[in-house]
Amino acid sequence: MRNERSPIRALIFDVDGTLAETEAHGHRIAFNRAFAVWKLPVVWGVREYGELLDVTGGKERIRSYWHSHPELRALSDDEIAALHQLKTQFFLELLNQGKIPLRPGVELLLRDARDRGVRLGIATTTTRANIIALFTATMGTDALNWFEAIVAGDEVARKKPAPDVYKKVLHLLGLDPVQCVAVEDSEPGFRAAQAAGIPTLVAINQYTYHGSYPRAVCVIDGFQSTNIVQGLNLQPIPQLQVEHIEQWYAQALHS
Ligand code: XBP
Ligand code: MG
Repeated sequence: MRNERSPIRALIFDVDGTLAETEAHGHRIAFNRAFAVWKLPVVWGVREYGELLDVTGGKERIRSYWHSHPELRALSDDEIAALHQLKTQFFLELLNQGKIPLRPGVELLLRDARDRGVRLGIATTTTRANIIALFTATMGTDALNWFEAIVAGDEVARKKPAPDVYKKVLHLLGLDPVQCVAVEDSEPGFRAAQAAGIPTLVAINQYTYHGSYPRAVCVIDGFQSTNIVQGLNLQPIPQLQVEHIEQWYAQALHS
């Protein structure tokens, strides 16, 4: 039942790195497989890929890498699009093989939000196909209907850290920014949500723990056995729930 006093009408989730560790277990591997099929002399290691994540969008990431490596044969925009399409195919295969689970505690948090009448949205840089495949492979396609608004990277003019995806989700939900909390994992995503005026909870991961998240609602290390990264947190929270986010939201509002 919705908590009428709660200021949070909706949670808007990022996908990659937030709902699932897709960067570590999926995208990087898929990019390298596509490079190998095209016989390109490029392999993105774990550390290097973490640095490449500063550029959001798979096509943009390829283009940016090629620009900084003039020794490589130049790729046309059509070739980049085709290479990214092949990469997406490999990523979908990894999802369908069950190789990319949701982060621990994500499903229970989503269920808690639904039980409490908190609406759900998705604002991501990746493709809609990847979102559908992620839920099909984890919670089942019905779970996609839990999200009243889903906006993917290629459906807006500018990718994160521009606020476009978040602004479109707010419009579709018919809510003001401060009636929502964005759930992100990275600096580009955090900046996108902040630029849209949305209070933002950050769940860091192996690629984003070093980021700077000033004025975040809270910075945590995950959704289960949760430790608060910025601030005192004596006892881990066994399972993150909406009420924790409400508490942090209230504290952040009055700090
Ligand atoms: C993170 C991204 C995406 C992924 C790769 O998206 O920047 O580009 O790295 O996916 P999110 P694509 O906003 O969900 O964290 O190759 O489909 O872009
Ligand atoms: Mg992300």
